[in-house]
Amino acid sequence: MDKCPLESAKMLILDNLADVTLDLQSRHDVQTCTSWRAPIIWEGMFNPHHYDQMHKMKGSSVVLTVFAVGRYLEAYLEAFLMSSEHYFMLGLPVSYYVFTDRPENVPNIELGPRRLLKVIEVEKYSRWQDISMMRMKIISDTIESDIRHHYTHVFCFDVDQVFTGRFGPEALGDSVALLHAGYYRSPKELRTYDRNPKSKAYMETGDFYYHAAVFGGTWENVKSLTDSCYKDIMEDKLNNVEALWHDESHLNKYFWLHKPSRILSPEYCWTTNLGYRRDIQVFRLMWASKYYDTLRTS
Ligand code: 5GW
Ligand code: MN
Repeated sequence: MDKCPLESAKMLILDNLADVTLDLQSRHDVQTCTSWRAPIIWEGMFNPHHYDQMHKMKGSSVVLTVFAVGRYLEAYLEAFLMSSEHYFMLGLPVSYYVFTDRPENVPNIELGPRRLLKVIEVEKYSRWQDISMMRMKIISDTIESDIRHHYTHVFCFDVDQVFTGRFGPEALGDSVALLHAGYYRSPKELRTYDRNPKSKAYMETGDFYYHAAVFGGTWENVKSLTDSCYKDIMEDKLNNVEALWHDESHLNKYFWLHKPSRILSPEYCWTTNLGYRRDIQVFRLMWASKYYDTLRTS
C-alpha cells in the first residue's frame, strides 16, 4: 500500500534530519564521508539519543540474521546472543533469525521486551566455503517469504563475534557496509579483492575493503545484495572458479557497483589482534577467538 503524502513527507524530513545532526567535522583523525557523500560512522560524530528517538518515531524494526551450523553453534551462538541483548538496537523491535542444522540445540536465552528469536533449520553443507556462501541464498529466500512482511531493516552477522558496546540505530541505513578492520588504512593495492578475471567477483580496484561479517540495510536492499551475490557465486561454480574470499569477494564487488549509503567504521567490528589504536575510540563488536584446528575439521 502506498504511503499517504503526509507520511512520505514526514519520512523524507526525518531522513534528512538524521544526516543534518551527523557532525562530519568532529573527527579529524579519520575519514568521515565518502566521495559519494555517504557518512562513515565513528564515535563522537552522532548523538545516540537522536537516533534512538528518530527510529522509534519512524517505526523501524530490525531482523538480525546469524548462522550457527555444525560446531559453530556450541562455540559461539550463546555468547553472541547474550551480548546482543545488551547492546544491539536497544529500544527497537528486534528479531533474531538463527539458521542452524540443529534447532534443538539452540540455547534458551531470556529476551528483552519486543525481542523475538526464530530458529530456522538449514542443511549442513560439507564444504565450509559452501556454508558461508549459501547464506546469501537462504537470507534472500527468508526475506521474500517472511521478513519483508514484518520488518523494515535486516542486518546479517557472522556468529563468531561478541558485542561489547552500543551498536544502535545510528548504524541503520538503506544500504550499510562495514570497513574491514584489517584494511581500513591499507593502500588500494594491498586490499584483497578478487583479482582473477574469470570470477564474477573480479575487481581491479575499489573504494574500500568491506568485511562480510556485518552488512545490512532495508529489506529491499539486502534482498537485492544477497540475490546478486548468490547469482554470481553460482555463475562462478558453473565456470569452476571460486572467489578468493568467497562471499566476501562478491560482497565487495556488489558494493563497488552499488555504493552503500552508510558505512560503519571498524569500531563496529574490531579485534585486539590488531592492537589498540587512537582512532578506534570504542569497541562495539569484537571478533571472538578462532579455533580453526577444531572447528574447521568435520
Ligand atoms: C566452518 C569452517 C570454516 C569456515 C566456516 C565455517 C562455518 C561458518 C561453520 O562451520 N558454521 C557456520 O555457521 N559458519 C557461519 O559462517 C558462521 O556464522 C560464521 O561466523 C560464518 C562465516 O564463517 P567464519 O566466521 O569462520 O569466517 P571468517 O571469514 O570470519 O573467518
Ligand atoms: Mn567470522
